[in-house]
Amino acid sequence: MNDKLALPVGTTLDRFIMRKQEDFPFATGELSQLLRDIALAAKIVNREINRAGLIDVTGAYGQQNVQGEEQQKLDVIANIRFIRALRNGGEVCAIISEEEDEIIHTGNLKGKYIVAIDPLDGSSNIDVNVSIGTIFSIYRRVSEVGTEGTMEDCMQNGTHQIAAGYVVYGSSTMLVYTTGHGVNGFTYEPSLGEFFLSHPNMCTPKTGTIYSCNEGGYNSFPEGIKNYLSYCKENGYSGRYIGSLVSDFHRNLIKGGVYIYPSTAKAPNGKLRLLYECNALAFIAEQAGGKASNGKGRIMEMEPTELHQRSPLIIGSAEMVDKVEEFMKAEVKKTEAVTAN
Ligand code: AHM
Ligand code: MG
Repeated sequence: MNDKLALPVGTTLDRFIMRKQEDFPFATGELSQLLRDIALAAKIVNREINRAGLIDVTGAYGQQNVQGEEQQKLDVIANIRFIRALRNGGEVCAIISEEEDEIIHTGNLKGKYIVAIDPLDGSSNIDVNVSIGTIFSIYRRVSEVGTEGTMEDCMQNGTHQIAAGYVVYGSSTMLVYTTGHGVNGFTYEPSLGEFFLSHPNMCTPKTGTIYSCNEGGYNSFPEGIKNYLSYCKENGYSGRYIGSLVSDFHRNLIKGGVYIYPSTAKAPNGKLRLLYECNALAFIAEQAGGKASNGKGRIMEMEPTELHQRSPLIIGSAEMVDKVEEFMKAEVKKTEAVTAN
C-alpha cells in the first residue's frame, strides 16, 4: 500500500471515494459514482433489515429462484433496491443477480460497467436475527459502449474485476471494498446515515486457528477435506460456522481462519456461486493478503461457463488455504497411484 493513499479513520465513505479518485488523474468519476450508488442501496436495505420482525418483511416470498431455492421476502426486496439504485445511477449497462434468471439490461447503453450481485446472502438467517450480507463484483464491459451489455461482458473471469465488496448487516453494519489497491472497511453510523472509515488497509493474518465449515455434509466431503478437518481437530482449532458466508468470511478476515464449502452429495459442484459470491470475496481475500481456491486452483482464474455456475470454495488465510489444497492434492495423487496399479 502506498502511504500517500492512507486516509484517517473517521473519513466518510463519500470523501474516501472522492479522495481515491483524485489519485488517478484520468478517472472520470463513474466508478466512484457507482460505488456511491451501491452504498446508498445498502443503507436502504439496512433500514429494511433492521425493521424485520416489526413490518412484514420476514418469511418466504412464495417463489423459488432460478436455482430452485425458496426466496425470502427480504431477498426480493434487497434485489429490487440494488437493481433500482444501479439502474438510476446510469453507470451500469447490465446487472446479473443471484435472484434473477437472466441478465438485466438497465437501458443505460453508455454505462461502462457490469455488476454481479448477491443482494442478500445468508437468507436462511433472516428470520432468526443472525447477520446477513450483500456481495458485489464490478467489471468493465468488453462490448462497445452505446450498445446493450452482453453475456460476454458478464462472463469474465474474476481477475477482470475492477472492484468488489460486501456489506455485512451485523452487530453493526459494515461495507468493505477493494478497487485492487488494498481493502478498506467502513462502519455505518445510523443516526448520521453515513459510512465512516473504521478499518483502513485491512490485512488478514497469514494463518489462524478458526475453520468454518458445515460439517453436516461430512460423509460426502472429498477425502482431502475430511483429512484437513481431522488435522484442524488434532491441532485444537476452533470451529466457527454462522451459515452466512459474508459473516464467516468477515470474521476470518479479521481474526485469521479458513472458510470451506466443498462439493457434497447434495451440491456436487459446491453450493456457492462463482459470479455472485466466490469471485468478489476471492478478490478481497487476495487484496488483504489471503487466498481463495476451489481445491485445485485459484478461484479468480476459473473461466465461467454459465451465469449461475457453482464452485467449491476454500478461502481465507493464505497458509491455511495452502494447507487445504495440500490435503486435496495428496488425495488426488493417491487415487492416481491406485488407478495406475
Ligand atoms: P444464499 O445465497 O442462498 O443465502 O446461500 C449461500 C449461503 C452462504 O451464506 C452460507 O455460507 C451457505 O449458504 C450456507 O449453506 P449451508 O446451510 O449448506 O451450510
Ligand atoms: Mg448467497
